[in-house]
Amino acid sequence: PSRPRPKVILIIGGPGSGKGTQSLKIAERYGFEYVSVGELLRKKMIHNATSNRKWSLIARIITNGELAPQETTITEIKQKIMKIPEASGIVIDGFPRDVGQALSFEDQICTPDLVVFLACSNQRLKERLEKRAELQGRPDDNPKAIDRRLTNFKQNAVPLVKYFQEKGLIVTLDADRDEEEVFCDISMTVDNKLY
Ligand code: UP5
Ligand code: MG
Repeated sequence: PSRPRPKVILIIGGPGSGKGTQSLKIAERYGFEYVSVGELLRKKMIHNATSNRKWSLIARIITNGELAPQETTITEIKQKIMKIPEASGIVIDGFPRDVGQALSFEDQICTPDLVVFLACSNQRLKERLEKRAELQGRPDDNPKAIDRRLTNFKQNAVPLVKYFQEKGLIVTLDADRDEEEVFCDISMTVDNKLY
């Protein structure tokens, strides 16, 4: 008998909402593979920005806090997923960013089994990113790019969440709380919806 396809969870939310933090916890708890789309793009841009025109342009886009081209992003995700040997599940951090990407993912990859939206106040998002900016050196954790990321998120979030709501795939959680409280809700959701 053929193996069932891995369960696919998408984690969406504003910049600093805890997508990375919570995705890693899910991966650990459920033995899922972890795919960070932002990380994929950042790695690729660092490797290729000096030698390749397309990637030097993308590096500029990401460093400014704007979205990379949709087709490039989908291609990177596809390549990454194809390299995963076998997994009971895959948790994808930070994708999709808008309805166009959601449609394209469904069209080219699969319909997700669950989408988790980490809802967080603007104030909290800002605080967390500013704090992280002091500790780490992510190229897009500068004040201007943080502003762009927040603005882009606000523009795209409502239609994106609505899109997944209409399909009955999304669960919205209050991500203003402690890491552990948020994860408690996430694991209850995963247990309920996927097992
Ligand atoms: N923290 C986390 N949870 C906390 C909690 N509950 N209480 C207190 N503190 C908490 O967390 C951020 C910080 O807050 C950390 O210091 C953490 O310890 C603390 P994190 O888990 O990193 O949040 P996350 O939502 O992952 O924040 P991130 O900054 O990574 O979000 P972005 O959406 O900005 O970043 P991402 O890497 O997903 O995308 C970056 C860029 O890539 C985009 O701007 C875009 O240019 C590009 N991109 C695309 O173009 N297309 C895509 O599909 C995806 C990315
Ligand atoms: Mg992240």
